[in-house]
Amino acid sequence: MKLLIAIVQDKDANRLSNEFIDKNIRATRLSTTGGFLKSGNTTFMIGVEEDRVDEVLEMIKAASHTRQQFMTPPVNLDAQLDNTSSYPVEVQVGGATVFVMPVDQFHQF
Ligand code: 2BA
Repeated sequence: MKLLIAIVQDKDANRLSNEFIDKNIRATRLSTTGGFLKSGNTTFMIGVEEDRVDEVLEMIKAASHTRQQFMTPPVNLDAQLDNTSSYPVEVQVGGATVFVMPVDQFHQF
C-alpha cells in the first residue's frame, strides 16, 4: 500500500473529490494553507494499493490546473522611504504537488 499526499488548489478540489468517490478511491480531505502565498489550498491523503497509484496520479493530474496568482511581498519597514512600496508579484501555482510514500502498516479498528 502507498500513501499519496496531494496538495491541490481549492478550485480543483471538489471535482477531484467527486472523481475519487466515482472510482472508489478512499481519501481524506484537509483544508491547508500554502507556506508561501499564505492562502488556502486543499490536501488529500489517499491510501491506495500499489497497482492503483498510477491511476490516482492520472486523476490528480487531469483535475489540477496551473494558474497565475498575485502576492504582495511584505513591506520592509527598515528600508529607505523610496524602497518601501511593495508591488504585487505574479506567481505560478500548481497543478498539483504530490508525495508518494510507503505504508508499513494499515489498520482500521
Ligand atoms: P505555497 O507555499 O503558497 O506556494 C504557492 C506557489 O508559490 C508555488 O506553487 C510556487 O510557484 C511559488 N513559491 C513557493 N515558494 C516559493 C519561493 N520560496 N519563492 C518563489 N516562489 C515560491 P507550487 O509549487 O505549485 O505549490 C503549491 C502549493 O503546494 C504550495 O503553496 C504549498 O502549499 C505546496 N507545496 C509545494 N511544494 C511543497 C513542498 N516541497 N513541501 C510541502 N508543500 C509543498
